Amino acid sequence: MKMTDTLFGHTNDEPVMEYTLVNDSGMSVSCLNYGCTITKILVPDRCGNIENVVLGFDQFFDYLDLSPYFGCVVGRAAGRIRNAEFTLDGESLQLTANEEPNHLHGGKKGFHSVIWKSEPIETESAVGLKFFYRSKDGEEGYPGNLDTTIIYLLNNQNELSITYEARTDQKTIVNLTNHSYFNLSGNLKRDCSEHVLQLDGDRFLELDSDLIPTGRLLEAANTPFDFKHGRLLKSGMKSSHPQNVLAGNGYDHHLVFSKKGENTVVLTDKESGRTLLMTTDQPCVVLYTANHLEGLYSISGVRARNYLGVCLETQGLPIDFNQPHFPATLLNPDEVYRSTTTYRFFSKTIGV
Ligand code: FUC
Repeated sequence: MKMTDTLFGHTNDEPVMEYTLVNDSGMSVSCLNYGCTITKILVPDRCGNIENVVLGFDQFFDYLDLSPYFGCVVGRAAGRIRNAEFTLDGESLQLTANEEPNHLHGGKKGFHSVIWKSEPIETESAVGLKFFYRSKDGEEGYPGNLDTTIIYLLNNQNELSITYEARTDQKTIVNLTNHSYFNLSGNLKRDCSEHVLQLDGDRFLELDSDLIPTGRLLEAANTPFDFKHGRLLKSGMKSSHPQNVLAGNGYDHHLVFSKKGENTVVLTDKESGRTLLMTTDQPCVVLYTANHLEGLYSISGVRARNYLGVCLETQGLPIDFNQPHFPATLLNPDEVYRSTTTYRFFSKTIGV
């Protein structure tokens, strides 16, 4: 296993580095110190063809100008916060309204668009990177200095793990995720409508027309939101269920896992034979089928179009709806926020 690095660009005079982690089993992961952005994940298909399974740009300036959060870490709080405000201990706090009038994915200069300090990691069984960023008190409106560490590790089982850790000096909210758009066909040969998703979740959060959860948990049974036995993503893209239509004909929803603790999500592309087995300690995953990706730009030579990728954003429940049986997205000074999601790639279909 090894790691290489190369200069990828500059932002505000700071060098943007691209690091590539390579294991002994034919897999590699490339990422930037800008937003901890994963630019490429190369894995074999059933015939051994090694191809890219995430959406990313070849040039750094495209990340600055065009990126719909490709591959990056999202924080301090993933998702939308209504009217960019929330109340903490009776005090009303105003965040940046970067999607007027709401706050989206940590604000204008969220964790996705800052340079992180980086350090290589090499162990017996893995190669990786440790990223660090101090978000200052008041940044994008959030209270407290927040020290965040994110660790990417790649092992020889074709498994990438992402561990998030954060500490604060004042009560604040933290809800971190990774925003990779997966496409298991390899090098964007097809869109994701034929990908099959399987996970154990009975309920999902209803969205309003601003794509903000209303707080109502809806039953998934007998709807396109029931993934228990595996479901083609296109069933939600083509569905007339009002929640699929409102999301832009597809999914942009928090799917809540049925059980507490560790949960798995399986994404399969039968044609290439590739499977992604994702394991997480988070209580839900936002499934976003890139319903609004269409644009006048290209992604590694392929014109941006809807459904070209699928995001599986593991995270806590949104701030308004913390419930006693889910871990809170609130963080106190005497606590550590810690969470891990792993992504294991197979070149065969498993179990669905
Ligand atoms: C996802 C979605 C949003 C948005 C963004 C780029 O997380 O929830 O609707 O379009 O990513």
